[in-house]
Amino acid sequence: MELTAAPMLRDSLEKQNPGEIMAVASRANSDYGRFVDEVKDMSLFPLWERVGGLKPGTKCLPAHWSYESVRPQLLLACEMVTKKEASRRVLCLENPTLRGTTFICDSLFAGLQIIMPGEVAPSHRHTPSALRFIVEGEGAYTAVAGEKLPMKLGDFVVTPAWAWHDHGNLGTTPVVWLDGLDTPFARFFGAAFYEPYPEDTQPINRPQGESIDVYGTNMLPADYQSDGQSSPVLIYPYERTRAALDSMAKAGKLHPAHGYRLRYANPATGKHPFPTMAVSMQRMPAGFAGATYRSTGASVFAVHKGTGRVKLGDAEHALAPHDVFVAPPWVPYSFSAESDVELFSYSDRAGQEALGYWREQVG
Ligand code: GTQ
Repeated sequence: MELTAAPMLRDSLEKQNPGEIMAVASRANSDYGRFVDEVKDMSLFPLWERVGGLKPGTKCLPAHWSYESVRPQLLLACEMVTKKEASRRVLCLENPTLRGTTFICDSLFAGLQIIMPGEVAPSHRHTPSALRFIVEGEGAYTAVAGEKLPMKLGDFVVTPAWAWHDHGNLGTTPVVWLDGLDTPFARFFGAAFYEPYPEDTQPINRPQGESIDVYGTNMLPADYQSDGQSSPVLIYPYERTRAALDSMAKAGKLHPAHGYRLRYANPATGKHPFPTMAVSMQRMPAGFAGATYRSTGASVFAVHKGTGRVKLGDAEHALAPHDVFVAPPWVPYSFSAESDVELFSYSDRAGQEALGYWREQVG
């Protein structure tokens, strides 16, 4: 019988099964065509006509931002808008393949935030979880859930979902940090709530250092019950991370793709610091040439120290301190280090593991 399937259907079937038009197409006659049109008008779609079957990866492409090119724009932003106008003076790292979303990949947000001396970013809370990674400057703090957290270079700060948070710069230089949020998760589920605090700053009602001193020294308050969500440790200081990496390097446990790599843990569960995001710091010694790696997790990387290169999908980028890049799901990447390189990263691995989706491939 003459094929009467619409050209689009034939094309898509050809793509799905090159060189072979499936039996369904040969059954396609005018009755079939009328049937498809009729059910489509009833908001019914025949599953057997769906194309692009189940396979890992997304349409989102890798992207890289050099800090050298972004930094002047952050400083310009300080002239363009006051903190009051902007609330958060953030340049979102918006993936060119996701224009209009503000997102760096389908599951994550990344932004570089700059705060000038004397400025305050007013308190608010939202259902997305947030992290900060301090990139430049001294003297800023963030207040999270009643605790004031002074931040130093390389520190990683946790802002759990729905926790009040405000920032301030008490120093004399601009301070820049990377904001990482799981906003696309909240949007996906239609659960993105936001609330401003009635004043600029929230009351500080916990002693400075409480979250790390009480929860971050391999002990927990005897009656503490974790809700299994975000870490009770709100700041992971770089000096401790560096010491841990030093010891790991002495022990010589070098991963073929990642070098020496530690993940930040929620001490109450042993799992990730957020329900959605896994967070890591890795060190690759000078001369390291890493194996190719890919996983279903989308990862955002920020260079903390050193210079090297990353092969990221079809492109290759030089890496310098504070550059940011994103490896979308299932895109292969590999690193090489000219000097000792340290890379901070966060990914959607926690969420994927919780849902049973996460997979990886080394080499
Ligand atoms: O500092 O609270 O980059 O709420 C995006 C959303 C930063 C923040 C961002 C936020 C913040």
